[in-house]
Amino acid sequence: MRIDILTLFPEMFAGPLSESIIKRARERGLVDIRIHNIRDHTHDKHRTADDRPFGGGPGMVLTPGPIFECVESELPEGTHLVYMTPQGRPLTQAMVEELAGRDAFAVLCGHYEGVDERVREALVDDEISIGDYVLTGGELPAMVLVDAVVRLLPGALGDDESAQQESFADGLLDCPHYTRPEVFRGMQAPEVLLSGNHGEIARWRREQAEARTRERRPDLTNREK
Ligand code: 4FV
Repeated sequence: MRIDILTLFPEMFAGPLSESIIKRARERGLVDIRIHNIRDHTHDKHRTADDRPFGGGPGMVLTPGPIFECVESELPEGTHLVYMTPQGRPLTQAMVEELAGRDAFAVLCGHYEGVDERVREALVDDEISIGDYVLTGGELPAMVLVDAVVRLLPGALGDDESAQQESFADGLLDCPHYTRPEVFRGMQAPEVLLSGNHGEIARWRREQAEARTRERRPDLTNREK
């Protein structure tokens, strides 16, 4: 898979995309992540990539020129471009799985008040939000999206890191997990998990996941996956 990221702050991605599972997936060639600095597509000596909003008001808006040029010169024709914005579709595991099924996609990171609307009209294919709150930029949302997608790529998770037994895998929140010691500060791990009876264990985990989902996220129970 190829993932292109368009940002004014490429250095922000150094850490999160160069550690642990994402780092290994890149090293294994499972994903080719390319980060483009939108400012490299400016032509004035101040490398200006934003300007004051027409009609006045606070903040700055990312100008269309450098973004159009970055998309047209860096991305293969027809690349699916996702813009991270609070106005986007709330991100779900189903959307992550859809993106993980693609050969390639690109992520545009806004900043300040956002991008000029003509970028959204002419270039953006999908808008995604990671939650109903306002961040300083689209970089962290882009990292969240890339992390969620890359871990689903075949071979990204070692067999000890399964994508099967987890939240939302079947539309439910995850069940509780326990490991050694059996008793910690007087707190006993559930006997059923130590029983070796896999049928019983699977039933217990399912019941726990359903109960936890009903308690914490009843909205999930009637959401189709
Ligand atoms: C955001 C979110 C988000 C809004 C203004 C970037 C910021 C600034 N993106 N989910 N929540 N973006 O807060 O995706 O341009």
